[in-house]
Amino acid sequence: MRRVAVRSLSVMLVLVLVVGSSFARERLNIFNWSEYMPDSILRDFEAEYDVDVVYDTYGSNEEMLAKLMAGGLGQYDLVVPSDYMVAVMIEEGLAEEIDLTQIPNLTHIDPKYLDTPYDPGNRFSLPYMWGTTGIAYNTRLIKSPITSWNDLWDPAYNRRLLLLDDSREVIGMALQSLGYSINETDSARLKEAQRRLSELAPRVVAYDNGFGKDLLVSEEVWIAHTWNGDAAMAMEENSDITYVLPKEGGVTWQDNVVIPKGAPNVRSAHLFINYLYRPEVSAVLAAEFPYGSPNKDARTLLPDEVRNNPAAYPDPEAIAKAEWIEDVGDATVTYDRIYTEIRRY
Ligand code: SPD
Repeated sequence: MRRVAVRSLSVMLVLVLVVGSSFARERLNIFNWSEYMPDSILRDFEAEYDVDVVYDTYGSNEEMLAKLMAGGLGQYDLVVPSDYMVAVMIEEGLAEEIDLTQIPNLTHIDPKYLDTPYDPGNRFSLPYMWGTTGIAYNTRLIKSPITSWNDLWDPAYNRRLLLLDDSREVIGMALQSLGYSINETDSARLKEAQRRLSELAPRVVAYDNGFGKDLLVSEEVWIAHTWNGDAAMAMEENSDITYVLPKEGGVTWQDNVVIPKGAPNVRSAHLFINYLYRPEVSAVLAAEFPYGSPNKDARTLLPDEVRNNPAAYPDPEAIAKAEWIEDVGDATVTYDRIYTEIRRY
């Protein structure tokens, strides 16, 4: 009698497990830059595909990599590294191959953002958004036009100055101000950049990657080393703000979706990339976060004020001198050390 009861209990347990697992919703764990994804895109994707999205953010490529290496592998399904960080991830074996046959909406992507030098053939990465790094400033509070990174050192902007919180961007900016490349590996030149940044440090109000634009809008900050999308958002709220690339060149970059090694939900990751590439979805992204959209069919759907904003879509000649950040190999350790020291000043 007791044996019969135990057997039917086990049958029920197996049934519960089988039925339960076939109805369990899939998940998608996204790890992205802060201020870079409209909530509506995530909610609409969840509803349409019956997938639960778990969303987490970071402020820099280095922060993302550190978290992946410290237990994040096997936890995230999609990350959004910039160009040089895609190269690092591929080199370190941290990226899964993307099955391009599962991304039919790739046809909407402008080929100029595909087949990149850091990932030929897009085996491991696909474009998310692209942009530049330059200077945003308030033209009512700063009368003479800003043209150079060196203008950031003008003592008139003492405690009115904002810098990005990003080792490669900040050190790269100081290197370019000295006439060097942002990818410099010579230790004497890196030391020079460090000295120059230590001069600037007491005048910096904050190092910030997302919410600094609010300080520009409220006019607590007059001038900012910033990404173009943050500048474009600030310009929408305060018409005295403008954005320029410095005469030294500035930076151009492309962020990309990558499926990290060991991702638990590779199917959902592919579904999401393909969903994001629908022109109407890419347009929601590029309208809320006005960086450059690689989706050629989304651009026609953007409101005029976004499509015609030169901060978001600069003329090709305006970015002709801008440099790409590249992997500096062993010199990365020196960059990290210098940045830690600068942030202590
Ligand atoms: N708020 C999102 C900002 C994304 C900037 N990514 C580009 C980094 C280039 N070094």
